[in-house]
Amino acid sequence: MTEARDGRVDDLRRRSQAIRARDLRMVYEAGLGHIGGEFSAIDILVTLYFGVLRIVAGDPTAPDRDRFVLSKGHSAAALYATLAEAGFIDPDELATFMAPMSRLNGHPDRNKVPGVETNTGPLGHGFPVAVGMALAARADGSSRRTFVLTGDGELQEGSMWEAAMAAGHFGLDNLIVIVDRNGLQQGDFTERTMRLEPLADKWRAFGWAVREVDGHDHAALLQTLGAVPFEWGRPSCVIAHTHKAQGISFATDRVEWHHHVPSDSEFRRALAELEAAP
Ligand SMILES: Cc1ncc(C[n+]2csc(CCOP(=O)(O)OP(=O)(O)O)c2C)c(N)n1
Ligand SMILES: [Mg+2]
Repeated sequence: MTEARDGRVDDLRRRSQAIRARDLRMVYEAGLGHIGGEFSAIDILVTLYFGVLRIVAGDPTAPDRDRFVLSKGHSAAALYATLAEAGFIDPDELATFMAPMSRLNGHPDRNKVPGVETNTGPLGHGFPVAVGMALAARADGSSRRTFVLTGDGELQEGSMWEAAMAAGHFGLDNLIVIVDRNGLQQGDFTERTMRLEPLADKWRAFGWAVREVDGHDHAALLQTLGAVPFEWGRPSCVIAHTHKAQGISFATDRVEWHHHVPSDSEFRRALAELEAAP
């Protein structure tokens, strides 16, 4: 790997740690949030916003910008912290997360927050909308791409597979889905609740080109997301293997941290770990 590339990966890593620390504080102060699925997704969000997406913070409605849809809308705090880091919103506004009259609600609202492309929160909603966005880009003759991040538990929603089937049928090679494959949903392991495996084979059977990646390895994410479409004439699926609450040793892979709000001492310990991380 070249020095320039190393520098880029270091920059992504630093941004991810800063966003984790910010997200932790937002959830702690608001007394609400979803740290588990936010921390599994942050390295993916950072790689997208700082290495992949063709977007400009100063021009958030440019017609040919790439689109990003956070289908797992409960991870909104991570998206807001990323949008602030990228210059779409004022970092000071993050302190209003979930407060009455704040624009930063528990689920993202495109009518309130610059950079949010569609409202999400009900699982199984964002991905089908993203398929429509990709079809619209094709109808417009635009080269813009649509990226969408889904949960793995979210794949238990029937609308996800209807959308996957449509994208395969229409050969939407301008559409990229990233599955945050952290193995957990709200109350248990995905495989114990409703088996997803063999997950890659399922996407392939629906006409998608599939790659798997370590969702916490910025270099690998950059390489994989930079290589889309994986095949012309097919939509691309990235199965990103992640851990819930990645970055907090005593919370990682623990189901209760799906929406656990840290106590004072947990907050201090977690923050110390994040600040000490290389
Ligand atoms: C239709 C719908 N049902 C239930 C919920 C409540 N809910 C929020 S997150 C979640 C679990 C999601 O699991 P997963 O998609 O794996 O997300 P992650 O592990 O990344 O947090 C549930 C059931 C919801 N938001 N929408
Ligand atoms: Mg999950």
